[in-house]
Amino acid sequence: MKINELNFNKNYLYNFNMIITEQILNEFTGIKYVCMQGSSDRSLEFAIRLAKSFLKIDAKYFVPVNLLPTSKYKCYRVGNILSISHGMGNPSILSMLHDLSILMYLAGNYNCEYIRIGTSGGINIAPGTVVITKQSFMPNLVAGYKMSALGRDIIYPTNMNLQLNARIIKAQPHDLGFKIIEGNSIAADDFYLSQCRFDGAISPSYDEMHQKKYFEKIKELNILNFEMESTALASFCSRAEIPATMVAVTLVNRIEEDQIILTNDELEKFSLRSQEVILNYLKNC
Ligand code: R2B
Ligand code: URA
Repeated sequence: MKINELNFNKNYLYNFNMIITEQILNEFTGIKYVCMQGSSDRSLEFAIRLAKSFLKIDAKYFVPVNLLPTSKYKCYRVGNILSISHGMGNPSILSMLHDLSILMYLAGNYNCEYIRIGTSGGINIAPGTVVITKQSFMPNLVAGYKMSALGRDIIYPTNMNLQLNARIIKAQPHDLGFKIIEGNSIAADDFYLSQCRFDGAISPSYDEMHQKKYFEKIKELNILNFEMESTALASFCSRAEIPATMVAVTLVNRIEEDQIILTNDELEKFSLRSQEVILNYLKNC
């Protein structure tokens, strides 16, 4: 982990609303794996699954304790694993990643792995497939993440850690019951227009012909899914030298439709698949 040691605030993390004390650092010492999900409910559910698997704790008698004194993000610890929420979109995950990484550094956790466990819209693959990302693209199909500061735009590399990907894939049992494939992802600016949907609240400035051509280019780049956080995650972690990746189940095949038409049960079943892949990995570590 490579951190801006000279300048970061060692006493207070604004986005976590956290005053850093010895006691706080003790709570976070010894973390090796950080699992991130958009929703705070999902982070809590995952912490319960982790406790069931690793600590053999009956979920009926166990409520994980949220370690962050803010309403922005929630974070739970099970052994050497953190389950933390990152909110929706690149700006939300990026702000969280700064505070989290300072905290990991101050707590002496220099060798953490960061894994985003998510959902996504698939491109030319069956809903329910789990995608593990190699490289993340902006919606303009440039591989990288554009940060604008001081009137300058800089595009940073967005490669995920391929050794981590290989370890995650190797840890899966043969009878997983669903497909897991490695490919590229697009991190869009929203769920609707930036993912070239037609069913948002305002009219798009493109038509079906544009969408078709765009999907053709996407296929040539081996881009398998749309989501909203992977460029920030990949660029931050590459720059901070933190091994990171994203595992995201697809909820729709965007070549066929815009709307997610799964029943609640199907949605729940599919969403749990990304968590299952990472549970398998963590059990193997
Ligand atoms: C996937 O799902 C969310 C949008 O519904 C977003 O956070 C993402 O990346
Ligand atoms: N998340 C997204 O960002 N897009 C989808 O289509 C589904 C989930």
